[in-house]
This record gives sequence, structure tokens and C-alpha cells, in this order.
Amino acid sequence: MSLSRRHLLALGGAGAIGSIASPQVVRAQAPEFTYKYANNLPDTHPMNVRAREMAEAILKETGGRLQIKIFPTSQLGSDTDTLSQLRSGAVEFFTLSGLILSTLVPAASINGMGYAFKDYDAVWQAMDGDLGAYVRGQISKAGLVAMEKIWDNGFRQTTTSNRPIVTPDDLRGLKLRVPPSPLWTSMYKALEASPVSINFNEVYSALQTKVVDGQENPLAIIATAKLFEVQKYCSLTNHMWDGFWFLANRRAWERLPEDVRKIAAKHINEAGVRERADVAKLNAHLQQDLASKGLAFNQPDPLPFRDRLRAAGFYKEWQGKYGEEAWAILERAVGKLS
Ligand code: X2X
Repeated sequence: MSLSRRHLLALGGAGAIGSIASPQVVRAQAPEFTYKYANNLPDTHPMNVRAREMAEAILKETGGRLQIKIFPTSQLGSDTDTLSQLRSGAVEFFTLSGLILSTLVPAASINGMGYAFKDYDAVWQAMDGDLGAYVRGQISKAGLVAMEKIWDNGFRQTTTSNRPIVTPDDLRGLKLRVPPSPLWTSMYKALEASPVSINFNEVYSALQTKVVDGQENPLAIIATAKLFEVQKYCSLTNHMWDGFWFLANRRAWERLPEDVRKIAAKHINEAGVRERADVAKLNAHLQQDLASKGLAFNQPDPLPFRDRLRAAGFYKEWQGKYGEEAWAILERAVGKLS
């Protein structure tokens, strides 16, 4: 036997040699589908940590047929831009806050209703139950696909450079960055603050240059996006719960063969459930860490804020906007609001 033949046999036998040369097999080794997944969060946030595991698992279990390339930190554009790209199909997957998605699907902001959820148990019961199913139905009508498990952003807290938020009066006139979403603007107008809509990719510099005095986000984001570097106070206002729908462009999703789609959906949803546990843990434990980095914490009583919103007609207004069916599903999950 010649040296080269022995060498080739060592590579896996004559059958394997045959298939290396075969064009079909060569094609099967390159991914059949390479899809982009965009999000607005830092690489270190659990969303991206779990997404990287997820993409690897999908590549492996589909035998290399579906490769998902992750673009964190709004690399492909702001949330507003990326939503357009998702709709056109230039981006195949995108995780987006339901509140921002509400610019396209009005019902999708409903989980962000001020002071609605009392804890994570109530959140997951609603979002894995009737409320989540209702919103996914509305998303589907808009031509997008929402995976079953919503990923966690968290209960939102308020940071500022100039004063702690102790009572609703402390919000009066505060220049506060909010994400681009009618619900956020409406809520802070009802609380007499001065909300300014800014996409997340510009928040750090808006705080640094004092275009705004404050912003609100869960502790996991305040930590991973290093907002503590440009803020002084952190008030644990817990004023709303926010989550990220894992969205797909419908045509791109339906282009995938059914077995590939099934594998992808399974791993995306499993990663979402793991990300929820990671974020809840971070949100529960980050206070000490952030305090050691210089943020001054306080915990205001939420009731006066909720009373202020009620007195301003905020809940009644949104009940009218969402309509009776959606509002009833929300109140079944969280109790009476208006
Ligand atoms: O923009 C924000 O503040 C963020 C990162 O929480 C959302 O995506 C809504």
C-alpha cells in the first residue's frame, strides 16, 4: 500500500474519501441557512451569553444546516432601525421589548403597564399564559413570528445624576430618557416628568453629556451597560416589568424546513428560560455590587406613584386604548388597576 493510500484510509476509509469528493456533501457542510440575530444588549448580558449557547446547539443539532450569527449592542442599528430590517427580512431574528414593538403592534406594550406585576411569579404566569398568548396572536397578525417564551429584561429601576426618586414629586420636571414607545412617554407625562425618547444605543452618551438627567432600566442592564459610570442615584422603583420577544421575520422562518424550525424553536425557548433565571439572579444580587461602584440606592414606596397614575387617568386611558378584551386578560393576571 502506498503511503498516500494509507494516509487516506486513516482519514476514514474509502467511503469517506468518496464523500469528501462529492459535491453534495461539500454543500451540506456549509450551512444551508445563515440567519442574523440582532439585539441591543452588551455581550456580557445573559441574553447574549445564552444566545451564543443556543446558536451553537442549533448548529450542532441541525447537523450544520442552520447557522445563527449574533449581532449584539445594536451593531446593525438602533431598535427602531432593526425593527424595519426585521420586517423587510434584512435581519431574520431580533429580540425587542414589547413596549417598543408596540409602535407596530399596539397590544405588545400591555405587560409594561405601570406597577401592574407584583413579582416574577405573576409575570411568568401571565406571559407563559393567557396574556402572552394574546400578545403573540397580535404579533402574528402583523406578519412577525414571536417564539413562545418571552426573554426577561426585568423590573425597571430609576437612575439619575441629580436626585434620588423618593416620592412622585421627585419626578416632576425630571429630564428622563425613555425608550421609543407611547406607553413610556404617556406614563412619565402622567407623573409630570419630562420624558425624552432615545434608543438604547445612545443612552450612555445621552447620560454622559447630560442631554438627560436620568433613565430607567433593570439592574442587569445598569451593570452590564455600565450606566453606573454616568449616574449617581438608583431608586428601586420597580415601576414596570419589561421583556424581550424573540421575533422572527415570517418569510425567513417559513423558509426553514419543518425539522430545522422545530429544533431552532426548542433551543431558542430553552435559552430564554435559562436567561430568565440568570437575569432574576442578577437583579436580586447586583445592588451591593453597584453600590460599591458608587451608586446611592433607595427604595421608594410604590403606592403613591400608582395613586398618582390613577388620579391622572392613566389606567383608564390605556384601558380604552387596549380595549376591553385585552384589559380583562391583564386584570385577570394582576388584579384591578383602574
Ligand atoms: O432601551 C432600553 O432601555 C432597554 C434596553 O431596556 C430596552 O430594550 C427596552
